[in-house]
Amino acid sequence: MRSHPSPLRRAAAAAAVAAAITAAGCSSSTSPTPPASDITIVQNASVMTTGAFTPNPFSKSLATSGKVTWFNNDFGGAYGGGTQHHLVSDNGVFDLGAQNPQQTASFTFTAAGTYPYHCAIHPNMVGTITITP
Ligand SMILES: [Cu+2]
Repeated sequence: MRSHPSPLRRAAAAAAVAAAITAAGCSSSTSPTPPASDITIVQNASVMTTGAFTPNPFSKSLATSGKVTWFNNDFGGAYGGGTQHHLVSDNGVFDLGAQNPQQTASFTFTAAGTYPYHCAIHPNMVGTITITP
């Protein structure tokens, strides 16, 4: 049995594997670390209903902050380069404008209430924000 690797060689091999895993993780261009957000627009959201947003419904307290941020993670997947979305509240309280893939958009609520919203481009995408005092 002359083939047992020395502890030193095993450590070197483990380090090489770890380096390879790290390099693979860094080489992915389709899944960068997303920016801080409250709600994510998921991949292929344009063909979804309530599942287009996560979490959904979403609740936040004015005592903390009325600011809600959406991140458009609808990038890659079945639609390749990504899909633009345009979130508006059903009752006209907010209009986030066109939101490209990998971009965030925010609105700051100033009153407690329930705010249903949808995508103006894909009206099947529906969500609800609940703002508590
Ligand atoms: Cu949309």
